Amino acid sequence: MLDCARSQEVIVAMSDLAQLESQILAQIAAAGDEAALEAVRVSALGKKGSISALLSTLGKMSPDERKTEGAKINSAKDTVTQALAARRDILKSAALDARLKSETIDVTLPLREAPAEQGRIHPLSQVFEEVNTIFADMGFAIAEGPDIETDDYNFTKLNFPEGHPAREMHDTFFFNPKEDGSRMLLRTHTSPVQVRTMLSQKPPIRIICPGRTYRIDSDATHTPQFHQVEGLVIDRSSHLGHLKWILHEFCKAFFEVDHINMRFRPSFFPFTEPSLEVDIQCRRDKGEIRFGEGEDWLEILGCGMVHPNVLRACGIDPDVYQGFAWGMGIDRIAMLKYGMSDLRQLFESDVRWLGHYGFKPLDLPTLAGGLSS
Ligand code: 2NL
Repeated sequence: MLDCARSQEVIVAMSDLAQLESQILAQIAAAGDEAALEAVRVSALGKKGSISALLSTLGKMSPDERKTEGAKINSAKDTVTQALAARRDILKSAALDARLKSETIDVTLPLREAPAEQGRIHPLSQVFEEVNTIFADMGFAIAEGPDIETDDYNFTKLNFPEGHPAREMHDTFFFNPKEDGSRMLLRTHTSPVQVRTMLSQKPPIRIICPGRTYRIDSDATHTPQFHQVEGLVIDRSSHLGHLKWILHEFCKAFFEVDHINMRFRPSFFPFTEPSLEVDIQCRRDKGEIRFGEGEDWLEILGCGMVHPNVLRACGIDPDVYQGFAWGMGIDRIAMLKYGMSDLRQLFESDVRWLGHYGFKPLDLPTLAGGLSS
């Protein structure tokens, strides 16, 4: 009787087990994603899961019953486990398919530039490099000096007489006088660098001096800070013929043309005698300028033979040595070469302007590969 009641219980348990199994399999089949599937797994095989609960009843059974019931429950567990694994594989590959679909790359889109390629070299820096490259190729050394100078190096040693207009407060940025009465100033040209070179080196001297310069001047064609390159050659027999050849070669290389007509006009600077201003021939055409041909003349630099007073003031004997020098405004030749209309744009730091007029950082100017590309 007792046995009979027990086997009755087991039969009920068996039909429950079959029902439970098909219920769980249905839930597995219905799970729409991996999270839902995991919830089904926990509810069946987790610590408090329905199959785990059945397994825990085995302990109360007789050894024989445990053997048969255990086998059935474990077989249900295996079926569920396999169904879970199979469904997980399907959901995983479905999730991967969906992700691949949503993360497609349009390989026909243009490449986005890397930060190092987006940056641009300012046209003034580019022109400095171009000028340095041309003169370095001719054998010139590049000399630099401080922006803050003495009155002596900026004016006196360059043969500016006392009371010369350029020395006035309204042209030159002076610092407050020191205790001894002397005043420092922001250099008005890069000539003091040449003065320093003549004082510290013996001829022959062949240098160019690029750098920042300052004058109290501010309008459409002048900024209080601007840029110059000056050149200086000192030797026993340097003469105007050498100077003309150097400037002619420079202009052809800089404006990237094979022929250029130049004109030398008499002028005056305190530090040179004779002094000359140099024009190049050009054609203006619908807002564009072509160099080396045409009917117009364009002033690009000043030059001359170094004044004997300057040589003497810098410790060089004018009876043994002579030399020539020139100076030009970098801002002006940059604007001419690259077709910029307003000087002030050079100093506005507008990235849109720089994107248009700037140069790629890795395109360095070389005489072999072209100065500008
Ligand atoms: C111009 C003219 C010039 C010089 C600069 C120079 C320097 C020394 C001695 C003699 Cl140390 N001369 N420099 C000579 C002639 C002209 O510049 O129009 N610059 C923008």
